[in-house]
Amino acid sequence: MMSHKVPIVENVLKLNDELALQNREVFQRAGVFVVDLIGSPGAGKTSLLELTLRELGNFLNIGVIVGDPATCRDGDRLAAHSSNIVQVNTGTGCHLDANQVRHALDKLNLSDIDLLIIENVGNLICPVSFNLGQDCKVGMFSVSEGDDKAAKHPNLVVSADLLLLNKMDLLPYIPFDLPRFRQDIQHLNRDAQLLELSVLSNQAKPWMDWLISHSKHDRRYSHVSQQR
Ligand SMILES: Nc1nc2c(ncn2[C@@H]2O[C@H](COP(=O)(O)OP(=O)(O)OP(=O)(O)O)[C@@H](O)[C@H]2O)c(=O)[nH]1
Ligand SMILES: [Mg+2]
Ligand SMILES: [Zn+2]
Repeated sequence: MMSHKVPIVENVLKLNDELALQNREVFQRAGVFVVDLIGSPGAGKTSLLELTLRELGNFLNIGVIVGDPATCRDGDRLAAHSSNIVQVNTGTGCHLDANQVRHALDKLNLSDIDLLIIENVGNLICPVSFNLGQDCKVGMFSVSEGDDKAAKHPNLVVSADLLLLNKMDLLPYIPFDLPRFRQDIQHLNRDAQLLELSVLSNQAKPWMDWLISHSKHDRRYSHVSQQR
């Protein structure tokens, strides 16, 4: 009995990887730079994307696919700033998979989009294992979650191309050992880049700069922008 379990899980991830590869080809053909944003429930993912659409929406065409178990609340918040928003409801599912992203793409016109951000379901564990066809994975923590979350979720820290720590405005009010948090990240991933933000106070410039430089350095994006 036990020996059946591992092959089944492997097959699920293998199928996901095949679909992720197809998504990747679609993104490359369209010249879209794609970020998979992963963080706990309430870390501030949608807030960051609202600010991003407000700050960068005038010179980057940004689309968002947002995953939540239920409701269109995040989708509605984001739709106030962009028409290229798709909400995915995962029901009992605790992460987005490549097939859900593939279906969401049917509702977006990728030729109108330079940068696609996928807000994953609030969860620090399984979104890390599911490739969606993205260029970069970004892991988001926040001060109110406690300073041990990076150490407890090493897979995210190791897999992420960029890490964010949000709600820096709460540091004076909440016990949070910032040097220890930084040190935990250093130990897990020496090359990790950590950006400390407060979306509530509009303190997110390093993130905006990262997005701009990565979108523009993307070979296909520069090709698209030259055509304009
Ligand atoms: N103090 C403080 N609160 C923030 C900050 N950023 C977001 N929040 C608040 O945190 C709460 C959750 O923010 P969301 O943006 O909905 O978080 P999320 O990560 O999208 O949550 P899920 O989609 O449910 O996983 C909201 O009440 C925000 O106003 C911040 O920088 N500082
Ligand atoms: Mg959200
Ligand atoms: Zn899951």
